[in-house]
Amino acid sequence: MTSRVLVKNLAALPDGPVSVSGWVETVRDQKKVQFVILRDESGAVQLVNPALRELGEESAEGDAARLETTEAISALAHGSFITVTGELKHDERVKLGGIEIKIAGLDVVAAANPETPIAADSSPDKRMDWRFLDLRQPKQSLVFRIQTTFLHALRSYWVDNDFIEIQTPKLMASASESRAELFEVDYFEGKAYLAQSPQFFKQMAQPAGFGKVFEVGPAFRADPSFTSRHATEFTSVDTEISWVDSHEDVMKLHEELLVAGFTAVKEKHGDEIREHFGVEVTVPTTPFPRIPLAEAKEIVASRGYVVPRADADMDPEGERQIAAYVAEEFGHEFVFLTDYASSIRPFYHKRHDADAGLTNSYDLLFNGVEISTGAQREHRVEVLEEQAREKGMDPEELGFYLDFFRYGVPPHGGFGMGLARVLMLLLHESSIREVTYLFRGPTRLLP
Ligand code: AMO
Repeated sequence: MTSRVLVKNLAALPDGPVSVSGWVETVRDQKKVQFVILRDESGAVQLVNPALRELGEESAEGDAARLETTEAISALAHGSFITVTGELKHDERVKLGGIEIKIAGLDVVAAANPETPIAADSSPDKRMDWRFLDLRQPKQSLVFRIQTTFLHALRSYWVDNDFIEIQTPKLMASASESRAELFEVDYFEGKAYLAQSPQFFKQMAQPAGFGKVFEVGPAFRADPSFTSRHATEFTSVDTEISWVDSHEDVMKLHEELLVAGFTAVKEKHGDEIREHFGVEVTVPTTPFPRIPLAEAKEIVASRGYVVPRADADMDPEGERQIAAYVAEEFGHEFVFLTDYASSIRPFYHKRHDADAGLTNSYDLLFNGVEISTGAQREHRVEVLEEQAREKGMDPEELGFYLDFFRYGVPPHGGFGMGLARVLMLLLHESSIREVTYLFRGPTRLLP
């Protein structure tokens, strides 16, 4: 029996019988010879069949089968899943990998509809409707192989450095971030909310004595925006560590993780990324530039762009401008914007000892887009309670969270990072939709 081989492994085999399975990419049905390009998850190979169009009076044994195969190839619809047995032959003249399989038997395991619903120039929405077909392109599965490598490198860093992996609940009794972004769900007789981030529960690991934790999991935001960087469900990469002196310790950790992730991606996929995306992956040098937000706004203003609201976060144009400045001044793709005003930060951020108007916090921008927020947390319960009240939050509702701080909690900090944003910016893609397995937005719940 010939066992099935992955296409990428064919080149290493000697000439002889093989069996491959995959999708029909193209069929060239010529009078005397037929060519099929078959693709599996590992690559593409050319199949060839000397066509037999009709049976003569003196047909040889096996000609009926050859005629059947010829007709089956002529009828093959693009995208059908087939299994082929045949003779592998190394032949330098074959453009595709220098190998060819001469078909002996062909089994149409699952025929595809002849009309393919999407084409290369279909709208992003249409491609999203038929995401499984869209993902079948090698460039698309590459995105997820890159993501796998990136997360694996982060995970190795965490494990090597004694972090503990946690899975926090996604059903919550209250908001952890802005109330405006909450999804409410029926929960038996009452209500529950989908977690906007693992914020409260990754912090809980600190009084629990875990020291250093991480989580890669879903986060939900009822954010009705249709930008290229917002989803209603996204994968959040979170860590939280004890014993930080300030947000500086969190930024150092953040840098090390990204260097680990980018090094692995460049090593394993640098060539493929160049080929498919035309992008040269740069492993960032450390330390990344750090600029206090107020100073960043002045820099941007000196370049002729005034961020509309002085008391607000950078807007997208401001982010682009500061990224351009950082690229020119430091030759860097990353920048930490630090020391955000308390008025635009959540209640749980620790404020400066000398100036309560500022927080020990940062946003990390990559190629001009925010990929992450991090901070040192306020660990003194009276201060935390006061800050919550100041933000209009009900300390009663936050009782369980505030209790974390009443029984001995180390100073701590951490960050949350949007996985799809990192991928989008790394690959110079136009939207997180292109790098999300199945995107969820205000008008998209299918497939
Ligand atoms: P923040 O709300 O800034 O901080 O979120 C952290 C990061 O998550 C990503 N992100 C999103 N990605 C896609 N669609 C969205 N709607 C969306 N919202 C956020 C971004 C963002 O930088 N608890 C804090 C983090 C912390 O302090 O540890 C938090 O959630 O990349």
